[in-house]
Amino acid sequence: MKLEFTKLPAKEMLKRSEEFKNLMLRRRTVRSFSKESVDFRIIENAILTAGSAPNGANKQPWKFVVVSNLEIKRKIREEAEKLEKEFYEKTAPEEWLEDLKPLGTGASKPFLEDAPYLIVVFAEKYRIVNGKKEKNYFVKESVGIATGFLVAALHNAGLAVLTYTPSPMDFLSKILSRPENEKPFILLATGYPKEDTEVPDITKKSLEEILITVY
Ligand code: IYR
Repeated sequence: MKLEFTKLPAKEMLKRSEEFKNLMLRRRTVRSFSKESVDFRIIENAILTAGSAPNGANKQPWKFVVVSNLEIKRKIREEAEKLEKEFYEKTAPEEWLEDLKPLGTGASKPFLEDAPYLIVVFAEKYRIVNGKKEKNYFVKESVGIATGFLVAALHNAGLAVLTYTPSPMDFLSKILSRPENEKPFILLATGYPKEDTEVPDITKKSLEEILITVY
């Protein structure tokens, strides 16, 4: 089929690129959420956006499990906090703890209960078709891009997002009854920030630091 593509005027392109950059630069990772509810249709639209991501051979190797049930959120929090306690009190190397200091993180994870939605992104390692394993391609790359789309879509809709990666994450497969071919990739908490939420005073690298031009 024919590609639908509208070439925009150069000025309009530049303006849009600035506006999108400015929108994305206003995104902050939030670790403290209000319990206020959010229209589920916003989450559905964000997941459809994520599902549009480019991916290996269009196999779309992802599943998005959205949890709003308080009991399930509590279970996830309980298991995650066990892991985090172990991490912060025993296994974390000193250097890692030092790097986390400016972020003010710790073993307590109330956002897992407070945020109206937890979106657990699963990577489909392979598919079972007619009882046979079928390959997926570039799964991590594909699911990484889809997650980026998801974060951008939620932010664009006016929601705060936290990307959270407890380690190891297999407890999420158990709690959410996901099959063996799906591997937990990342958990996003989303909703409104708690009132007067503070964020660390951090900066992003400059263009000079991240852009290398090859003429
Ligand atoms: N998973 C822990 C530690 C942690 C690790 C990194 I790398 C971060 O960017 C933030 C936190 C926690 O969530 O507290």
